[in-house]
Amino acid sequence: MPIFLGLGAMKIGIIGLPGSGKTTIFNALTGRGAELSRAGAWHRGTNLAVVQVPDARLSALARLFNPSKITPATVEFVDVAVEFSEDKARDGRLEELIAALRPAQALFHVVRAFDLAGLPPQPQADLDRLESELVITDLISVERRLERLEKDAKRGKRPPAREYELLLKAREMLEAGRPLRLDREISEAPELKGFAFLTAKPVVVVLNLGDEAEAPSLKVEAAALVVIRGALELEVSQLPSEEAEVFRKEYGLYESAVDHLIQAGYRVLDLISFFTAGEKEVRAWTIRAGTTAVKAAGAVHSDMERGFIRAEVIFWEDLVRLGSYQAAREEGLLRLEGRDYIVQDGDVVIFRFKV
Ligand SMILES: Nc1nc2c(ncn2[C@@H]2O[C@H](COP(=O)(O)OP(=O)(O)OP(=O)(O)O)[C@@H](O)[C@H]2O)c(=O)[nH]1
Ligand SMILES: [Mg+2]
Repeated sequence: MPIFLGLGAMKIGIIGLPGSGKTTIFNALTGRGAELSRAGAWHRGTNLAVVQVPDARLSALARLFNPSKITPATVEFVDVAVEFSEDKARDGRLEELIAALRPAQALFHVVRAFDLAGLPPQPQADLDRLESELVITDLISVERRLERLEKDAKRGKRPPAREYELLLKAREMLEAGRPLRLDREISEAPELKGFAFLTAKPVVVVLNLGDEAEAPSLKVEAAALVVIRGALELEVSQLPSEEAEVFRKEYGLYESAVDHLIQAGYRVLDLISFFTAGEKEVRAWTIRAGTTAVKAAGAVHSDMERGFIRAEVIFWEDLVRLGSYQAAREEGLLRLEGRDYIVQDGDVVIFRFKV
């Protein structure tokens, strides 16, 4: 079973039908050389990598402070290849899939939109097929748990009322073919967290276009959509940067698909970045949108949260423009904020605290 490395990084599971281009996209994202499938001989296995999030704001701050250390945010990707079929081994493989994806906070669902060994693309059918497999997988978990609770009830053990109620509602949704992420009450219920339901995770649909194919229209439900040319992106990711630039122009590639994908991940997870910046280190931190200053301090260090006094805050662009904290203070742009201040995307924060 894969174990996600590190703490605090966004964790993304890459799923998709066999041959949809999961490993191609994983390799483009991570610069790894994981083995690709050949048609008819699907490669089995799980790939795992940690990627630094490209961030122009961090680079600008680094140019200003010239620190000894630059620490970008990181994202962890896991690429799982699991085959769906109707045979007896199905249960085991679903367990495997659920286990591999359990720690993932969001899913990138890769959909094939290129010819694969003469097979024309059928993106809508593929998308719906895997989505309904995930719905069935969750339904199986829900039914198992309900059976257990009902058995216990017969033996006089009272079921946990809230969990039972939520499970009944989840079953109703899944039976109607609806993913659990459509209902926040269910997808975010602490009582259901332990099940790691696959359809409760936020989704980015990644439409993987062939080199010259035009994007087909695709209906996605409660998910973000990103269109990329996976195979071309992989080629570009292996080129030196000046050549990559030329290649991109030639093929009319969208600006760095890798950046788009990572940003889409941040969006569906409702994540933002703030920065700490000084001569020692310039660093990006990832938090949920809506996080208060005192909680953001806790992301940096628990002492900072406990001993929080106040935060000094400036938008990264203002700091870069003015050139120093001193100049920012003189301009009145370095604000004093209290513990309840909601940290904004792009804030540079100095935490004042006592231990
Ligand atoms: N033309 C084209 N071919 C692609 C693209 N993406 C992937 N392929 C090819 O499709 C085949 C399958 O790609 P993989 O990335 O291995 O697919 P996968 O989803 O990881 O497959 P499994 O691991 O077997 O589930 C490979 O031969 C790729 O080179 C694309 O965007 N365009
Ligand atoms: Mg693969």
